[in-house]
Amino acid sequence: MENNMINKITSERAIQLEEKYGAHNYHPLPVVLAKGKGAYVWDLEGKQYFDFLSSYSAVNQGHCHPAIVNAMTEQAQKLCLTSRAFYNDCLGEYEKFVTEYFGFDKVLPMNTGAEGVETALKLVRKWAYKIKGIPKNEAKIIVCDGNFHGRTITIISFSDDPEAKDDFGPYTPGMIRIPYNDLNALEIALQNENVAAFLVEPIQGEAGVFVPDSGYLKSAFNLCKENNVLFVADEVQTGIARTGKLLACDHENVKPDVLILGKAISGGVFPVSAVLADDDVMLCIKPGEHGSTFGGNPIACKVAIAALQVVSDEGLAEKAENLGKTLRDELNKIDSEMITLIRGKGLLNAIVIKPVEGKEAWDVCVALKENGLLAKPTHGDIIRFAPPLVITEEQLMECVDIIKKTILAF
Ligand code: IF1
Repeated sequence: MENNMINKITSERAIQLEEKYGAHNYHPLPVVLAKGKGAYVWDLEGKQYFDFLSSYSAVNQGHCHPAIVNAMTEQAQKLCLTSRAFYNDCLGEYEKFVTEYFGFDKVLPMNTGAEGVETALKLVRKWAYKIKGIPKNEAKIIVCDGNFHGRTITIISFSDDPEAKDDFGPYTPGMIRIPYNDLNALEIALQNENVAAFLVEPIQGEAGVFVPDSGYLKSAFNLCKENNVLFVADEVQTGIARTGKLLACDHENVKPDVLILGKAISGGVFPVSAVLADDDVMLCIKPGEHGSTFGGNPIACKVAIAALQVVSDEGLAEKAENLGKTLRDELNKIDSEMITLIRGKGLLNAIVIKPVEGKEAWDVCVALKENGLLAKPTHGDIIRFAPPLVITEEQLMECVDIIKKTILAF
């Protein structure tokens, strides 16, 4: 009975409930999703859509991937949570798997991306005082204009987005912000002897899929090495095959000193994040100095192993690389003054929309939704195109047709 009633809820009612009882910290597209499979999602009324957001790149492996969901449900029936006060029989197995998978000595398991970033910041500060010998409380971390690393007070403290930051002060000190994709600025900032680390997104997601010049990451890494500064890559959004390689840093053969992963490391079925580093850095943190009730829980461990296994078994990095090229080629063929720029790497892409007769990116997304494709605007004029990496070429071409038809109708 109860179940039936829930199933009978309409989209209109679901939106009303969120509006009345939920905090107003989002402005979603007016579609209520109730089911997902692979590259598709369905709304409450049964209308089918291509998902071109992939939950901000968390569902790279596709919605409800059976291997990942099975891993979760099997483990959920055995043991869900122990805390880290005791050992559990999944964590060690996962730690071995994930460190070998990415080629690091150690992993520190957390849950959300923001927690992963916070963990990395704490880790590099410890390293600064214990190893580099920076005077107490003087450590600096270099970050970039336009960064997005999450929503905690410390992380928004070094944001330059007023929406994310304003009226949340006082802010955490200790950060130096420089322009993104600017090696000169980095070189100058690195002259400060108290710099512990450089924190960077290999491609800036929130900024609108901003791809830096080729060679930027490699040169930035080398500059860090020359100055005994840790290179910290936030691959929460760019990692796990999204950009056409397992990691976006792999495009330039950069192995970060500290690697932050989240989102698709679980295939989007469960919050899992991870910070990876070698022993010289990771062992700076000692028992009692950092942790999380849920970090490294048995379900998360099983889910992450399954999700990473899917990435290799299904060749998702190669798929993202090839289909990304196809997508950008096809989008470039659309002859519309509304599309001013198409950029991206692998299946992390964006188009920049020039408003026509007062119709802007939001209106394009609403029209795309009507035509069966879900995408979300950002910064008013940018639309991200990031389908699950399991999408087939045939499905992708169908999506290109939908996008073309929609844009040309404006
Ligand atoms: C929201 C954007 C994407 C991230 C990077 C850490 C985190 C994120 C590089 C924190 C999170 C999100 C969060 C989501 C929207 C989203 C986003 F639009 F803000 F930029 F993906 F494109 N590092 N990104 O991109 O991870 O704590 O959320 O697990 O609604 O805030 P989290």
